Amino acid sequence: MKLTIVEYPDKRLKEKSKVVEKFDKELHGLLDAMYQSMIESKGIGLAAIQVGHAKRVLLLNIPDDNDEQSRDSLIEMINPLITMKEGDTVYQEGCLSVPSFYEDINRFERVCVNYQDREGNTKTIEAEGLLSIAIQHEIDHLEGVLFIDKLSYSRRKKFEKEYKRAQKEKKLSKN
Ligand code: Y12
Ligand code: CO
Repeated sequence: MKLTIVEYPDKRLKEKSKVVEKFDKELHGLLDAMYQSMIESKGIGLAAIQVGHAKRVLLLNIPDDNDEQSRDSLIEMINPLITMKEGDTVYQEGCLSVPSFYEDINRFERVCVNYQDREGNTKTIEAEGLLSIAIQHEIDHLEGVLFIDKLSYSRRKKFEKEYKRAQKEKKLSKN
């Protein structure tokens, strides 16, 4: 299954994703194809809606201290639910669906999440640091929320301006 990353301003990114009920071959195929797309695109997190599937599915693959991304540290989350959130942190986020734009976003410092794995087993994870930020970013995608939706009015305007300029440049470079 070859997947294409859906990019802003595609309306699918505003959709609320649906609960997964079947932990079958089709789900496993989607998870494997998402992993391939995420790695090929140099991402560290990806939600299913970013490849056009409105399912409550996300992947996280945080690089280690040597900046290496091992498949051993891949986390597949199905139907995640944040059960605890505490503290505040700020991180300059990026998103494969909003290429070339990065902005400081406020997040909770630590979160606890209940989720299911690809077999439907219930799991719990307590996260802080980059993993906590990535979890919150990806769970927002399941609700149809992008990190740019969290920007102040003036920063959002700055984004719109930069986005329009980038589109213009893209068009000119094609001619
Ligand atoms: C912290 C903040 C946000 C997340 C969510 C996951 N975000 C990503 O995985 C973003 C990846 C990304 C990759 C890009 O490509 C390269 O760097 C080669 C990229 O660059 C361009 O679009 C040109 C932008 C974003 C997790 C943790
Ligand atoms: Co994203």
